[in-house]
Amino acid sequence: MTLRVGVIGTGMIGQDHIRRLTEVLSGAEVTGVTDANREVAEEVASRLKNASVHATGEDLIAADDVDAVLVCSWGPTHETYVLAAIAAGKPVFCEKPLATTPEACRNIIDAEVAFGRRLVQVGFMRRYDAAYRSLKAVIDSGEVGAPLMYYSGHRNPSVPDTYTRDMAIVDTAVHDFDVSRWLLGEEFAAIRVIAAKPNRHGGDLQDPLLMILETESGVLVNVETSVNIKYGYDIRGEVVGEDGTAALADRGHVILRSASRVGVAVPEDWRERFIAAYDVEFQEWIHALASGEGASGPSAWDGYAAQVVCDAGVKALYSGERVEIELGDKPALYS
Ligand code: NAD
Ligand code: ISE
Repeated sequence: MTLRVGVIGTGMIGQDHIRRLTEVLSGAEVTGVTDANREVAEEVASRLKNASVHATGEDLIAADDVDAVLVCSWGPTHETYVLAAIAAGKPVFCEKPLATTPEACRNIIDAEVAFGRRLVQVGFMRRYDAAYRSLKAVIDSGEVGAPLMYYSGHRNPSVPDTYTRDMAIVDTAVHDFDVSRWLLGEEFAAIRVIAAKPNRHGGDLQDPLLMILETESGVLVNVETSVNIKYGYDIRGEVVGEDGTAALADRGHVILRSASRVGVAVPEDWRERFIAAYDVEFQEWIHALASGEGASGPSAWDGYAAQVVCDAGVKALYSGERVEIELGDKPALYS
C-alpha cells in the first residue's frame, strides 16, 4: 500500500520533507499540498507527479486521496490542523512544536484520547539520529552507571531577524528537552534559565542561554543554546554517570587539514546534521501507518511535556526564579 500524504505548509522544512517522501523513501506519495502562500504551494506541486493544491488545510485534510497529514506550517497554526486531522480520523505528523501552549497541546491530547488510539506523531527527529540512539543504548546498558548529569549543547551559526527572545527556549531548546527526557527516561521537575554575557552577534537576544533542569529523580540537565555562534551548526551531548561518561561523537563531520592543522568541519545547518534521522523518522512513520500499527514515535504527550517545560522556561527566563514543572496525569494511552 502506498501512503498518500497531504502536506500543510510548503516552506523550508515542508519542501525538505516532500523531497524526502518523494525522492528518498519508499511507500509514500504526496497527493496534496497547501500553503497560506498559494504561489509557493503551486510551485511545489508543479514539481510533483500527482499533487493537488488545496485552498486550505481543512480542505486538504478532508480530501479523499489524503490518507495521512504532514503539518509543516508555522507553530501557532499546528493546533487547528492537528485537531482537524484527529476529527477526520487521519494520522498526522506534526513538526515541532505540537502546539505553542501547554493548553493547546492538552486540547490535542484530549481529542486523541477521546478518539481512542494514537494518530499524532511529533517531529522530534533527534530520537532517530544514530549517534543519539547509540548514546541511549550506552545509558540503558548501565555501562556508565546511573546518569547524574547530562549536557546538551545546541548551537546555530545564526538565526533570522524573526527569531525572538523566547525562541531559544520554545523553538531551539525544545529539541534538547525532548531528547533529554527520552535519553534519561524520565520527566523534568524544574528549570532555571541563566543568560551569559551576550554574544555581540545576537543583537537584543539573550544569547547564549544556560538552562538548568532537574529531573524527577534529581538528574541535572544543562542545556546550552548559542544561536549566533558563527562557526557552524553543532550539537553536543554528554552524560555523566556514576562510573563514567558517554558523549555524542562528531558523526557525519569531515576532518579538514589546512594551514598546518587538522580540524573538523561541521555541518552548516540542521538539514545536513540530521539528514539521516529525518529519513529514518519518516520511513518508520510510513511503515507504522502502512502496517496498521499506527503512530509509534514521539506522541502528543511528548509534545505536551516539552511545551510545559518551554512554558516554565519562559517564566524562569523572565523571573530569574526556579520554576516548578507539573505535567498532571498522563493518560493511559501514552503509558
Ligand atoms: P517556513 O516559514 O519556511 O515555512 C512555513 C510555511 O507555512 C510558510 O510557507 C507559510 O506560508 C506556511 N503557513 C503559515 N501559516 C499557514 C497556514 N495557516 N496554513 C498553511 N500554510 C501556512 O518555516 P519552516 O522553517 O519550514 O518551519 C515550519 C515548522 O517546522 C515550524 O513549526 C518549525 O518549528 C518546524 N521546524 C522543525 C525543524 C526540525 O528540526 N524538526 C526544523 C525547522 C523547522
Ligand atoms: C529550528 O526550528 C529547528 O528545529 C532546528 O533543529 C534548531 O536547531 C533551530 O534552532 C530551530 O530554529
